[in-house]
Amino acid sequence: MTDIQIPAHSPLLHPDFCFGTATASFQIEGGVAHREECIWDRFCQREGAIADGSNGDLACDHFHRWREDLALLQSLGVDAYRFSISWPRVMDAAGNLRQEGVDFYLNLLDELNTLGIKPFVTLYHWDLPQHLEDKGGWLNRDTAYRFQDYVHKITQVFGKRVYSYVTFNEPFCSAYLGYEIGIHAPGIVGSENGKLAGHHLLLAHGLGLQVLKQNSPDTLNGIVLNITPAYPASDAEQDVKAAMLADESLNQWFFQPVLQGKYPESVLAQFPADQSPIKDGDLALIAQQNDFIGINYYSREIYQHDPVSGFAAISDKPNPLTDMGWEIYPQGLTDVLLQLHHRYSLPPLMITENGAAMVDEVQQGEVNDVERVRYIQQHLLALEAAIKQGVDVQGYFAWSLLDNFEWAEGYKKRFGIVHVNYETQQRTLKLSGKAYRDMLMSRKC
Ligand code: GCO
Repeated sequence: MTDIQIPAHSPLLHPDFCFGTATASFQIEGGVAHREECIWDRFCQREGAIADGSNGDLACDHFHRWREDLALLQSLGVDAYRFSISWPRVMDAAGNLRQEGVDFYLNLLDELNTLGIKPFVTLYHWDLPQHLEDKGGWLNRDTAYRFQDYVHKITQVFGKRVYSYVTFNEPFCSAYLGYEIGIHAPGIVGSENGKLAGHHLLLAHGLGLQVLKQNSPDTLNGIVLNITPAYPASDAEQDVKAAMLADESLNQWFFQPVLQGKYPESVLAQFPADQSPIKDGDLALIAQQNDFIGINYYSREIYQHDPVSGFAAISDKPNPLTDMGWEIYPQGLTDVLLQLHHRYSLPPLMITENGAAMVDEVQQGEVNDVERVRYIQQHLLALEAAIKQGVDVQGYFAWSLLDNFEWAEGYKKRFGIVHVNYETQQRTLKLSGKAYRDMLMSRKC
């Protein structure tokens, strides 16, 4: 498959439907000497934490090559670009703005606006300042108030340059991977930690959203949540229950408080009975109206009953896998959007991330990533199917613009529609990048 085809009259071709690509600060920027330390810098130093022993010191050197990268972005014909702000680049430990870091983003924002590309700003994509981690990080309620202060100060200086803000990217990953099973920074392990960190992240979302409504009422303000739909391994009642429990504990843990101001029962049960972190007013803050919700979708899981934990994901997947070992299952995107639509009263949605890691090689100057082209094509059709059944989805962002630092996997996994040679920093548009561009360009004429 070499191109991406959208059927004529598809809602995806509506002029208001927004197409873009996404990145995150720590994954692409580098420029480590021009910011303060974050939890990922520290985590990368830990023996065995990152598959290839790498770190984010240089990454894609986007800190120095951002003009080139934005030119590339423009050549794709995207409507929007989703990127994140590195909190430790723009703020010091005393809570003062760091002018050099602020200027970096002001230049980026100005250039995006000049190019006519809408800036979608993520305020937190996992790179917590290390000095806050030293005081407990997301296990400490006070971090939520530090986030509120950061949002207040940075939105004031960004002024009218931003099109959309999200407070957090995937709080599930920060809370669960970072503080409960410890495979992401800061690498802390503890069965009760995830729910505690998760609550503080949600509280910070509420506090941040309140600031956004005040300081930036004209931007589209929201949050980005990841979702991995849960399917039962069989029709047996036990497996059906296992899948429901997995969905409650892993997905609805974040969707329900944000959309309904309450936690699923299975999650509530995990807060320590004697000292719940949920204070009066927290849930009302968390459940304020969002202008939109960003959904990150990559794959699904299939669950069976487990006598100890209640549910266990099966490892045998019936469909082809990406290089991450994630099953390619576009139908899951349709299903999960419909599930959310029927369960909640939703604001408009955007697919803020979707993409696949593949084993890519440059051969004679080309990267022939046909599998990624197919992945994007199939997921766009799955998205279209959900829209046609009534789900209000207003945008799609391919993850990712560039190959980049894939967290605990280091540089081994490539998600970009643009290939990055980490020796030379050369960028090469992959076949998927060309297919995405051609689809976007054809839509415009
Ligand atoms: C996430 C993050 C991205 C990842 C991407 C691929 O969803 O985990 O938002 O930073 O790189 O999802 O794993």
